[in-house]
Amino acid sequence: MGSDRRHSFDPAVQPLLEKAVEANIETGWSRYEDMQEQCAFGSLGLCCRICMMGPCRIDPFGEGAQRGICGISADGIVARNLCRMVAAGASAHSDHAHHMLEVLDELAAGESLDFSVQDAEKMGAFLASLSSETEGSGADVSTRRFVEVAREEFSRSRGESPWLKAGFSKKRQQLLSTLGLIPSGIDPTIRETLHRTNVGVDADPENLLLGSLRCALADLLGMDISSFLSDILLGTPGLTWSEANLGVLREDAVNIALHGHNPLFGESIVAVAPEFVEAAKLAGATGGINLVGVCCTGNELLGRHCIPLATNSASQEVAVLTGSLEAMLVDVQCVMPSLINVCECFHTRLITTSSIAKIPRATHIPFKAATAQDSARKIIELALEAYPKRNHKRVDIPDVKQRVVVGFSVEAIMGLLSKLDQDDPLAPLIESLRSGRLAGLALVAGCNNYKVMQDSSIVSIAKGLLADNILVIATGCAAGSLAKLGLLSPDATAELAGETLLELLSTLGHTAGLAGPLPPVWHMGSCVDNSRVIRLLSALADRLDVDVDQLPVVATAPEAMSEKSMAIATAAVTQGVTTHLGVVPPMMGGKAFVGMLEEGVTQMLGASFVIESNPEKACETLKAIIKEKGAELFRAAGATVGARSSHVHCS
Ligand code: MSK
Repeated sequence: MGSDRRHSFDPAVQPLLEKAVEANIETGWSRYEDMQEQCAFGSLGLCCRICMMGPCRIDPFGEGAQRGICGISADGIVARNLCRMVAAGASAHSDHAHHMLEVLDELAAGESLDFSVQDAEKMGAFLASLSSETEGSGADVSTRRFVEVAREEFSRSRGESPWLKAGFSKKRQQLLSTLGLIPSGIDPTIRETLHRTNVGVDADPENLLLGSLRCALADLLGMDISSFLSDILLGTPGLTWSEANLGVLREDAVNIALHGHNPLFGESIVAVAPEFVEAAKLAGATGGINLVGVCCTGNELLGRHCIPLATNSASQEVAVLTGSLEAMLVDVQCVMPSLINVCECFHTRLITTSSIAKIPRATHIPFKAATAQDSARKIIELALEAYPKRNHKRVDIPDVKQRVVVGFSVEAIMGLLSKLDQDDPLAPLIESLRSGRLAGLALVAGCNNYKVMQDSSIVSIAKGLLADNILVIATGCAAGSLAKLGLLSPDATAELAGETLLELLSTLGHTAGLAGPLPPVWHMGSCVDNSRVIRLLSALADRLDVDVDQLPVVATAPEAMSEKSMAIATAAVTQGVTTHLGVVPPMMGGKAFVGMLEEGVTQMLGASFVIESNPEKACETLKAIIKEKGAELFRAAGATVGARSSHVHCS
């Protein structure tokens, strides 16, 4: 890999990539370049590997094979592949939720753990919203009942999920119910989705598409259960200050990075770290212990504990390249196996913690809720042991960091708005939308992808939306991009927000007790917290008595990478939110199937995918959708759901 500055838009990352080249250390960028030529069949989604007669490859030019050996069409292959991506994404989010649920279950059983219920109010309010009968009273009873209710959401094999129906927009869930798309439980839905995509089962692209939509709803359910359990066990985030980018690493401290998605182990490290400050100082680290986050574990710790965010997914290896990390602790999802190679070039200990996510040569310290803090102490001791081995001449911490305001949970937003209107907290937001001072809302979500200059499309689209008075809500690694590059700082509001959005954010900043406006981008959390965004939009739709697809809202994943991001994008579309993907997914070889995604899904759901790799064009399309939906909504304010619009752009 050359030292090409175009690999990342993040000024902290670029110099360290040059260091990697000089030291002959591989990164995701160099491996991406080594991977060229990528398989054209696979890129179009025209490669089928699900049985051992193939792989089968369909000729996109119509000259060679047009069917797989079993007879499946190109559209069938593409549809089946999407179904499998959604099922894989849903399995990741729901397994994360299930892991959290096990901990709450152990608590409900009276076991002595290193965790306790932090937000009983949220748990109780949720049970009340389900009209869940609870025999007896008290926190223990609620915990047991919550565990039962959540467990049923995993296992139910008949009927429709009450959690989905109670949690999200009423009109939308009614529509989904009429379409037969609301799943029963998460596990049977994922099971059925994987079954139907076996060789010789579902060959109908339209039916497979319905399967993907249904499974995406199971994904939304898994994300929502995860978010709820994180808040119940660890506390619901509220507005708070922190910092982001690699400059949060410290030359004078023992640096430990917490990376992955499941926040439980990270929480334990946060809990016990103060015990080791003196030991760190004795070892020469006058700054003590410095914890930093990476990816979504980082997003979780940022919102709850102000732990600074070091970086996001594409640059996880770059955090190690600073030469300043004593340990990187990883849990599940988006953890690059190559981290061990970079760690071994320095003194950094790589520690895995999940029985399903091990990396050869890394140290494995399993997570158990009963002994989490003891294990956390062992990990910090390993970091302390590593500190004397740090080669200070090889430490390069970029002097790049940004202040951020984070913690925009739905509860935090509603709390803030209720200071403006106690009886009807959404009224100020609705009035801003009605008057056009707030043009709309956009969720900027998803990953980094080495196919795209890191963070560039995310920042470009967010800036374009903000300038047109569209408030940006961010999650996942996209939120990390925007944090690192200063868009979560109130200092950015005057520069980036359109005039009327600036007025609104200034009013809200004053209400929140800040000296200036709120930041132009609201950080709502990790990947699973996309469900928080759907809950906020649902509340807005219900308050206006319309369906979500009528709201001036869009979503975008400008640098999507994972199967999880396909599941999230599909879930957003099911909820009536038109969703942009800035990296072309492996589907374009199924022309009729792509047509179904355009016309069929729009007809059915009033929202669809926008596939556009040019960020400027994508931004213009998203702004046009918001403008048109806003005009339609407030022209028809008070009316019931009318004709559905048909914005679909695949290019
Ligand atoms: S970590 S799924 S790279 S957002 Fe949630 Fe980031 Fe995407 Fe992983």
